[in-house]
Amino acid sequence: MILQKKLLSSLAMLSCLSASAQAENAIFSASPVTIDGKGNEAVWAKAEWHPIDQLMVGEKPTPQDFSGRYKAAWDQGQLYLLVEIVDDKLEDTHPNPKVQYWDDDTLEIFLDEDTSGGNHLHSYNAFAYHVALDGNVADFGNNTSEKEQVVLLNDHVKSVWTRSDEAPFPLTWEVAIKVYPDSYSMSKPGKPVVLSENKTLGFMVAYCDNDGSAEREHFVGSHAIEPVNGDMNRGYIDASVFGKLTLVKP
Ligand SMILES: [Ca+2]
Ligand SMILES: [Ca+2]
Ligand SMILES: [Ca+2]
Ligand SMILES: [Ca+2]
Repeated sequence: MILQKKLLSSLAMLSCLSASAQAENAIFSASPVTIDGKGNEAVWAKAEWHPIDQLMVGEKPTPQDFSGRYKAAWDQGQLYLLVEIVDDKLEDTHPNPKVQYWDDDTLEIFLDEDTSGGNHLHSYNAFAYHVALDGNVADFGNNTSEKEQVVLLNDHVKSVWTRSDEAPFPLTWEVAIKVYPDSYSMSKPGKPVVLSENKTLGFMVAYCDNDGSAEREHFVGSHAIEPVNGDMNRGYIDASVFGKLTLVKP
């Protein structure tokens, strides 16, 4: 009986991991996407929803507490996301965008331009853009000193959200991201890459949900992460845990 249970739980885990390993697609947009928190562009009608339902930190939230899903699109200049978030209480108690930003309600977008994987904690090998409710975009840069390690990358990610006035009052978060290669630095930013069909990006999206606690109450992502010593909060350190997003033309 115990063996059977173990087998069933490993099978469930395998199917969960294989689902997350599937490459997802971003759909090409032939016309401009206006970042206004409204998904009324033609490309959003074509793109499919993907769930944000993989717990990385904290207890599993109820659907009213947090639930989320996203669509992805692209053109030559940018990657676009339409993210729908249900969160019962919006929280932004750290006004300084460089302080404990992960303990406020935050949309986190993980991006690895060349799908290299590997450590990116103090490098630009990959980005972990923390998009705050006020639109600030924070990540660790390549300075390892605790005082200097957080950088604002507001020119990489443009975002606007709107909120429905009908229960469960979902936010629609529309985001445009310039995709920078690993040669990026604050002093020599260079240019974002020109995106093209069939390019694959290392990618994951997640939400930090806090509803009034000292620390975020849960952190839920789009891709299952195999725990290391019980820890699934690996995305901000290791780009190898990201999923893959392929840029396609319909
Ligand atoms: Ca729009
Ligand atoms: Ca919540
Ligand atoms: Ca990389
Ligand atoms: Ca919240």
